[in-house]
Amino acid sequence: MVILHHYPQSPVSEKVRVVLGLKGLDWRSVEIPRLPPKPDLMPLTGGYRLTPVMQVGADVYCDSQCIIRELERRFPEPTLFPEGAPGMAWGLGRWTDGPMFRTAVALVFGAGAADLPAEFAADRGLLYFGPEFDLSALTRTLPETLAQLRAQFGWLEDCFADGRDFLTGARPGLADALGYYLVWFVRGRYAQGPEFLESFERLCAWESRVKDIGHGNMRAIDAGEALDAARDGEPAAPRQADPDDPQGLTPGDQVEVVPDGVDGAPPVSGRVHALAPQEIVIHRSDGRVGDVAVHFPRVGYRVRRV
Ligand SMILES: N[C@@H](CCC(=O)N[C@@H](CS)C(=O)NCC(=O)O)C(=O)O
Repeated sequence: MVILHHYPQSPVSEKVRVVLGLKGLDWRSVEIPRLPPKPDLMPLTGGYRLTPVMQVGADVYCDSQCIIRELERRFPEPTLFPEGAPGMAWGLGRWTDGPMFRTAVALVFGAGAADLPAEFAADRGLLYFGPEFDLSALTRTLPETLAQLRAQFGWLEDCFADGRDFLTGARPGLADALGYYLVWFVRGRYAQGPEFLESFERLCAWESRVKDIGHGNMRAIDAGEALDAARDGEPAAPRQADPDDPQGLTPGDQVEVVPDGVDGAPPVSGRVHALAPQEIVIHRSDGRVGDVAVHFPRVGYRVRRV
């Protein structure tokens, strides 16, 4: 059973929820805190604190990229890549989840500065903008931020000029989830979001088509149930070497894995369990859940032998 650890307001989780909807899956939901500490998540991830995290028994998937790849592997139909060329959608994600997401956060924070709880602003400021984070600068530069975002939403709007229903064609896929969650975020969390988006007529029509896909069938469970599922399961990921690994990593190596460019993110320690060009799996043991396999994408994560 797929368990997603997330919270309703999380935009990156909304992207994964749309993917769960696209695949029509039954899944379990554990609501995690929006700020650390996250005491019921740490036994699973070993320190990874970003949202969302997916769990299937004693296999734990960190980062939406890794989660979505695993969902496609386990549930290939309907595919997230209806027009083929999956690499194009993964590459698109490096734009939507990187610079475009940060610009959307700059807009939401800059416009909503007065209402942001100080603790939340300090935490997210460091995560997304680094130690130089300055909330008042985001408010001052709001017009420039809007200009950046308007041009980028324009790229998405242009995709529909030929009358297509979804970003890559007639059927929805990963590209749609990647674009949709940013529209969802700006509409829901920027006070002038609805007016700002109004000028993108085709984008708004597409937004309601994606919204109609829904989130699949979700049932809420408590964190204890998820931790029990990890404790009662065994990691299913097979041990796997990669003789061509560019870092010369081999199963059994003690490593630390850390998201690249995210200030204040603690490293996750464990022994390499499996290696592949797109994924690294590390093995950890924890008093509450026993042995777990923690999966990370390679793109966007640094792995260091210790
Ligand atoms: N690269 C990560 C980024 C995830 C991310 O930044 N998520 C936000 C929430 S939307 C987050 O973790 N915020 C801090 C937190 O939830 O503690 C992914 O794709 O999953």
